Amino acid sequence: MKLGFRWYGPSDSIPLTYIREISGMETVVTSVYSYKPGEKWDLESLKALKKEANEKGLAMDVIESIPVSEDIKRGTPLAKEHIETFKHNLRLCAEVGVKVVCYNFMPVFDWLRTEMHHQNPDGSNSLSYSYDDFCKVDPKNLHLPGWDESYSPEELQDLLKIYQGISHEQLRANLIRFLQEVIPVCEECDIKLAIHPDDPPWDVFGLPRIVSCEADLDAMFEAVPSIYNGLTLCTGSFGAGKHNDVAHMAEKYAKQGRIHFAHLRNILFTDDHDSFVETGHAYGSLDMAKIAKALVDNGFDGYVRPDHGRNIFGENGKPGYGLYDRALGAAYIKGLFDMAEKNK
Ligand code: DNO
Repeated sequence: MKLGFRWYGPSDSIPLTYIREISGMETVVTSVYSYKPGEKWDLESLKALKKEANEKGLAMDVIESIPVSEDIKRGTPLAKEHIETFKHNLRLCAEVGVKVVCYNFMPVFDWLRTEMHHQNPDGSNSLSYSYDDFCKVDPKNLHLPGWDESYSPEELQDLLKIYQGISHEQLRANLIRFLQEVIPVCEECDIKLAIHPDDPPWDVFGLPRIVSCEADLDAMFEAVPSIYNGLTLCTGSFGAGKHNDVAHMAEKYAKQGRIHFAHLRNILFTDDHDSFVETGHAYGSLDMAKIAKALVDNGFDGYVRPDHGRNIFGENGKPGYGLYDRALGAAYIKGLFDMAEKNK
C-alpha cells in the first residue's frame, strides 16, 4: 500500500512540509482546481503542482479528480467534445507520471451531508447526515450545507428538472459509453481509472445514482472488463449504506485487481434510518481492521489516503480536511496495513 494525503494545491491551508512529516507519507493526492468540468487543463499547472510536491519530498501519483461534466453524465450533444477533453487531461496527467486518476459519475452533488460541524460528545466536530434533517429539506427551495456556493438556486432547479427525465439505465449507458472511450487512453498511457462511489450510496432528490452497491460495480466491470477500469474503495461512502458489506467488497474487488485507490474513514450510525456521523478513523460502525486485512490478503497494492477527519485539538479546518485527525488517521491506517502484511 502506498500512503497519500489530499492536498488542495498551493491554496491549501495545510503546508506540504506538514504533510511530509506524517510518518510513512509518500504522495499527495491533488488536482488542477482552476478549471471547470469539461475544460482542458494545461501541462504547466500539473508540472507546477508536481514540482512543489517533489521539492518537499512527496510524489504526485494520484489525481483526485478529473471532473466529469454534467453533459457527459446526461449524454448531451456536448458529451463527445467533453470526453475528448477528458482524454486530453488524462494524457497530460500521464506526461507528469500520474499513476491513478479518481473521478465520479454522481449527478449534481458529489457528496451530501446535513451538517458540516456536528458537535460530538468528545468535543470534536465533524460532518454528519441526519435522515430527519434531510426530510425537512425542501427540494423546491434547496439550501444544502457546503453546496450553496457551488450552484445558484435557479441552476440547481434546472439541473434537478433535467435529471428527472434520466433513468438509471440511461445514466449507466452514458457511463459505459464514457468508459469505452477513455479506457483505451488509460491503457495507452498506463493510468488506472478509479471511480468514486456515490456518497451516500442511494438516490437523492430523485437524482439517479449508479455506483452504490456491488450489482452496480459488477455491471460496470462486465461492460468494460479492462483492469484499467477500476474503483476507489471509499469505505465511508459504501459503508453508509447498510446494504453494503465493505469488508466483503474489499475482498471481492481486491481479488479481481479492481481497487486502485482506497479512501479510508469510519462512520457511526445514529439511528435506524441511515443517519450517521463521521467519526475518527479508529472508531465507528465499520470494521477498519477487517477491511485493511481483506485488502492486504487479496493482493491490494494501490494507493490509500485517510479520508475525512474531524476537527480536533481546536483546529477549524475545511470540513473533513483538517490536518490533525487525518494525520492520526494516516498513522492508524499505516498500522493496520503493516500488521496485516506481517500476518499475511
Ligand atoms: C469528498 C470526496 C469527493 C471525491 C469525489 C471524487 O470529500 O470524497 O468529493 O473527491 O467524489 O470524484
